[in-house]
Amino acid sequence: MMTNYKPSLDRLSQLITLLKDSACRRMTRQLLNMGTDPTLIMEVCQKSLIDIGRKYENGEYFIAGLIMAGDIMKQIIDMVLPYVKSPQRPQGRGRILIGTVAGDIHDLGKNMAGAMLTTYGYVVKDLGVDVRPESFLEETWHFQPHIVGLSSLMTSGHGALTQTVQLIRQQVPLPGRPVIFISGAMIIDSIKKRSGADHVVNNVAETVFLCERVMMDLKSRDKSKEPVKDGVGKDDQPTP
Ligand code: B12
Repeated sequence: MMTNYKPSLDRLSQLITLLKDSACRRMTRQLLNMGTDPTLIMEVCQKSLIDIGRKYENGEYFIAGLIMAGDIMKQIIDMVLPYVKSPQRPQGRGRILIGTVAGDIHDLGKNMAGAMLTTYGYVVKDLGVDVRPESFLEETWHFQPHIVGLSSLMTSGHGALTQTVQLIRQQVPLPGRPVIFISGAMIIDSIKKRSGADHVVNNVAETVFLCERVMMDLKSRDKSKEPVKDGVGKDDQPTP
C-alpha cells in the first residue's frame, strides 16, 4: 500500500537517501508548486548526498548507490533551476572560470554553481572535469577571469588543487590575478591555508554572496578590470 506523505523538505531528504528517484521527482514538483525556495531544495539535496556518501563509506551502499544518487541529484537540479529567480541585474557582472581539478570527475556541484552564477549575470566559462593545472592557467590568460572556482570532491584531489592554485598565483601577477575559490565535499579550512586559495565555498548561496563581495572589492580596487558584456577580457591579449 502506498502512503501519501505531506510534501516537506525532510521527506524529500529521506527519499533521496533511500534513492527513490521517481518519488524524489514527484516530491520536488510538489515542493516547487507550493512555492518552496529552490535554494532550500538544493541545500537539502547536498546534505542528503553527504549522507549517501557516508553510507558508501560504511559499506551500506556501493558504487551503484553513488551513481543513482548522482542521477537523482541531476534530475532535481534540472527541475529546480528554472525556478531560481533572476535578480534582474545587468549581464556581465564579472567573468568566472570554473572546473573540476585533475583526477576528479564529480561535476554536479560545479554545474549547479555555474548555472546559479549565470542566472545572477556572471559570464561563466566551464572547463569541465579532470582539468590539469596547466589548462586552468592557460584559460586564465585567455579568458581573464575575475574569479577562478576550483571543484575538488576527493581527498586525493588535494594535490592537484594545490598545484593549480600555486601555478596561477606564481604565473599571474597582481593586480590582474583572479581571486581563487575552492569548493567540494572534502574541502576543509586547512586545505585553503595549504593551497593558498583565497576562499572556501560550501554551497550555492554562499558562492553567489561571496562572488558579489569579491566583485565589489575588485571594482573599488582595480578599475582596469571592469566587468564586460561579451565574456572576453578588455584586453584580448593573454598577459605575458
Ligand atoms: C554523486 C557522487 C558520485 C557520482 C558523481 C556524479 C557526478 N556527475 O558528479 C559518481 C558515481 C560518478 C562518483 C564517483 C566516485 N566517487 Co563520489 N560521491 C558522490 C557524492 C555522493 C555526492 C557528490 C555531489 O554531487 N554532491 C552534491 C553537490 C551539489 O554538492 P557539492 O559537490 O559539495 O557542491 C556544492 C558546493 O561544494 C559548491 N561547489 C561545488 N563545486 C563547486 C565549484 C565551484 C566553481 C563553485 C563556485 C562552487 C562549487 O556548490 C555546490 C552546491 O551547493 C559524494 C558524497 C559527498 N560527501 O558529497 C561522493 C564522494 C565525493 N565520492 C567519493 C568516491 C570515493 C568516489 C569514487 C572514487 C568511487 C569509486 N570507487 O569509483 C569515484 C571517483 C571517480 C573520480 N575519479 O572522480 C568519496 C570521496 C572520499 C574522499 N575522501 O576522497 C565521497 C565523499 C563519498 C564518500 N563519503 O566516501 N561519485
